[in-house]
Amino acid sequence: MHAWPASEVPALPGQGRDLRIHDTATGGLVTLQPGPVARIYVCGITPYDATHMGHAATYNAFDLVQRVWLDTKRQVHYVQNVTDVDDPLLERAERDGVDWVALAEKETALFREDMTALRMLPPREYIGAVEAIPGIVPLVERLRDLGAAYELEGDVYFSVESDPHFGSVSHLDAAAMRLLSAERGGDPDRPGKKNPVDPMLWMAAREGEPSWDGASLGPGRPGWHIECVAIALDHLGMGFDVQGGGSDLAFPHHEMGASHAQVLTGEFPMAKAYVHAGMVALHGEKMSKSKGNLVFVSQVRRDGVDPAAIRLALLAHHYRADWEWTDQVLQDAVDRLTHWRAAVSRPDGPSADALVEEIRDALSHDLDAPAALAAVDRWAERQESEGGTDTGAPGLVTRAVDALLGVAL
Ligand code: 5CA
Ligand code: ZN
Repeated sequence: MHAWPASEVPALPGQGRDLRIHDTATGGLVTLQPGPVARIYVCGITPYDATHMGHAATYNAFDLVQRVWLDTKRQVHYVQNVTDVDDPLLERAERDGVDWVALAEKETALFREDMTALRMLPPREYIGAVEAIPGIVPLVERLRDLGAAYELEGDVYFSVESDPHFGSVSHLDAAAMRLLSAERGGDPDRPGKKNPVDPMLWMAAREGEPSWDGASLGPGRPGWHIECVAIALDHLGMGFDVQGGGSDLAFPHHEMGASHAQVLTGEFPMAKAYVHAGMVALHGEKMSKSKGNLVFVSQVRRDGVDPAAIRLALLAHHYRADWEWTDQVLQDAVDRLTHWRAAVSRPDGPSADALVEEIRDALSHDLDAPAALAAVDRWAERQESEGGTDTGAPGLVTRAVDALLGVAL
């Protein structure tokens, strides 16, 4: 699959900082010290509806991770998937009487447009589940041959007991796992499973549903977690720097994915940090395609809002916080953008050298974007109240805000 075009990332004077970030697995901050090429996998959309502000907030967090790394002069190897075959997509296509392939293509195209408008850096590899199937099948066969998978009425399940490290991402107890498994695509009540939370690796072909050649597994389609693992291992290998997604992916998705990868390779851990963004709500409830309480990026763009203002609305919240999208959040961002643009449109201003360091400090400390915005606010206020004589300052602020925050002034 093709990704979307990259916006330029201006180089800044001085030194970037190593990223310290919250790791769900250890429950604390870790300082990541990637090699010359930092490796990150971020879970992509299930394309059955348009991109909402919750998705955008999560992708914004991982865009910041890359910008911090790029500022240290590292390259970034970023991989993202598209879950272009899965139950919710097939169900939506059925409900609306449309072809599931066409629905996935349409929503993926809209996602690319939204990501481009928001200046989110594109992945180097953007891989659909369907195109990954030939790589998934041998992994499931290997898990079976290792005794880590078992068959149930033609379907193949992963046995969580096969991974001595199972539980090390989310640290949940069995009852909590069971509850979340039921909520998030699992089938803990299916009779015959070894452990209720064992996830499906390969689903035997169902009447009226798409299926693919599964070699010794028989025709069928892949489970959700093995999809991401196959793509991540294929392109990044084990021990990559960041596995990213929203907090609703910590369990079961990232827990199961890590276990699949650890059993397949005998190595631990799959990722150096498991990073999870908070949930964005609307009217008091998590924004979700299944509930339909959504504010779409594309709709707000069509309403004439500058994408830079949308981006500022996302950046105004710490990525780990759960927060609520409101009209006021957007209005505040529109006002801030106007204020910043006025401040950088002057021929000179107060020196911005310290501001660049403040933005670097804020972001490298667990992506504290609100602190970075506050620092730019202070510079803009000084510009307004006192002005300054540094003719390089407005340009430097523009470049720093672009390079580190992805906002075009
Ligand atoms: N395709 C899978 C991942 S492999 C999936 O979860 N797709 S998704 O379309 O449901 O979500 C895409 C990303 O947006 C995930 O990282 C998810 O955690 C995140 N996300 C979904 N809803 C919200 C929300 N309300 N707030 C913040 N992030 C969200
Ligand atoms: Zn995923």
